[in-house]
Amino acid sequence: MSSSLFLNMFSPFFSFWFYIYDNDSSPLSSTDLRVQIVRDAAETDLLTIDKKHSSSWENATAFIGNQPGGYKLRFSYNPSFMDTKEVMLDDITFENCGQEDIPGGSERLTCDFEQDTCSWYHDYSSSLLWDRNNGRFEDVSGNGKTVQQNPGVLCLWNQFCSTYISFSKGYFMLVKAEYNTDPSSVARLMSFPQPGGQTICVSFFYLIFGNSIGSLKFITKRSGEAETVVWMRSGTQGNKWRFADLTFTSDKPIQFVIEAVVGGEQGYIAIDDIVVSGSVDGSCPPERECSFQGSLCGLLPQPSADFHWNRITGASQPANSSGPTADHTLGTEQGYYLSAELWRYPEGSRGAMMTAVMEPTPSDGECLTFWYYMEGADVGELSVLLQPADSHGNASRLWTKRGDQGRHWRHGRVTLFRPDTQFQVIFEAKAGGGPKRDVSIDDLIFVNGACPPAGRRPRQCPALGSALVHSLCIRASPPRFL
Ligand SMILES: [Ca+2]
Ligand SMILES: [Ca+2]
Repeated sequence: MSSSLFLNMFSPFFSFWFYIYDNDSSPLSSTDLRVQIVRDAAETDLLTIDKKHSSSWENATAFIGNQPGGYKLRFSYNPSFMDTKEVMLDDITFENCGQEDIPGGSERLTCDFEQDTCSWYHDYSSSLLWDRNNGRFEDVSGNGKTVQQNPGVLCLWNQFCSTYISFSKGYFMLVKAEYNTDPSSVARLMSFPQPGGQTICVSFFYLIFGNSIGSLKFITKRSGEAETVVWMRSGTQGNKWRFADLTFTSDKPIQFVIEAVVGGEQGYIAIDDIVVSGSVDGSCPPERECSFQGSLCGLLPQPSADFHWNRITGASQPANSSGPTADHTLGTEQGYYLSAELWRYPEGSRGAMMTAVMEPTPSDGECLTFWYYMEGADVGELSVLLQPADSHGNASRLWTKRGDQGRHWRHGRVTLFRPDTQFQVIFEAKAGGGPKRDVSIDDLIFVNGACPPAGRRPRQCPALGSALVHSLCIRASPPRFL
């Protein structure tokens, strides 16, 4: 049965036995026995058996995948007019399908996609599938043959290969947006639940490019909880590979989902070189971008402060806070940001978070960009300080805002210049006397070089693996932040 081609040794699947009896010899009366997976309102075909008559009981298997949130299976058969068939089912069994089932080998999530998808598996209930691709493309001129272009070159949008990009990554996972693709289509690549009680470090390369392209999401699903979007990029990010790294801590088993939303009619979303590893000492390689979706990115309470900040969502803001109801990364109530929670503390008290010790900056410095939210009269004060490792706790104040900054996220940036010594960056909030107050930050990014003056044109990034964000180049390695 062709559906068994989907199976690999890690796949959650189900199996059943069937018998189709027909004493009508008419050649027109073959039967479609269908199996569908039903999730919420969505129905997807898993298996169709086109069979006239069984000579004995037959076995069928189909891939299901570990489905967060559960699912139903529907077996159906439409008898034709005056049909005399009987369809019988027996011994329906499920393997590796429960949320707690973690099959052997499922930790093989570090993947360059050169041979296979490792232990990442497709969500067959979603509307699209990721394609493991090495630059081949389907000739759209109508003859249907697959054309091999130069290895590592992906042709886009037309059969003449007039628009192409060199990937130099061998095989990668790809979702293409085309004129005939439903923009709401979603492709999901999933992991099995990884054991809880550990810190898991995840990094990957991604590429999102096109005039009308959707978004790429990294989603987690903790056992017994709803899915959480931890990381997301929407719209074109330029014609180059970019790098993301994320940190996860979870007491419960945690499952990862990489979701591409097509979003438009032209462009593509690709991922490659996923690295997933358990942390030995509880910390992951430094993150150069911190959205606070999965963790504090290694920020620590400053010991001498009166209080420390917390990672919260807009949904948890109390009435006496003037903090944002949506974070900056996702713009939703479910998005996380770092809040000083000033409403909890008396006027004048001071809360501070600091990075781990950072290596000296390049000779031309480094630029820290961030988003901050301060709304309300006498809300308080936000400062960014730099504390050299040899300064015995003396920090220099680089940036300060005081009082009402309006009802929206604002962009801040500050040049860090410390080429000779290690240092730490401190985010400090002082509580004001206003009746409703808070200070919040989100989306920290550390990049090479001094911050450019306001209004300067974006420059080109020289190296493959560096990324242009907020007009600045982010280096892919070595890591710097935290
Ligand atoms: Ca690859
Ligand atoms: Ca965020």
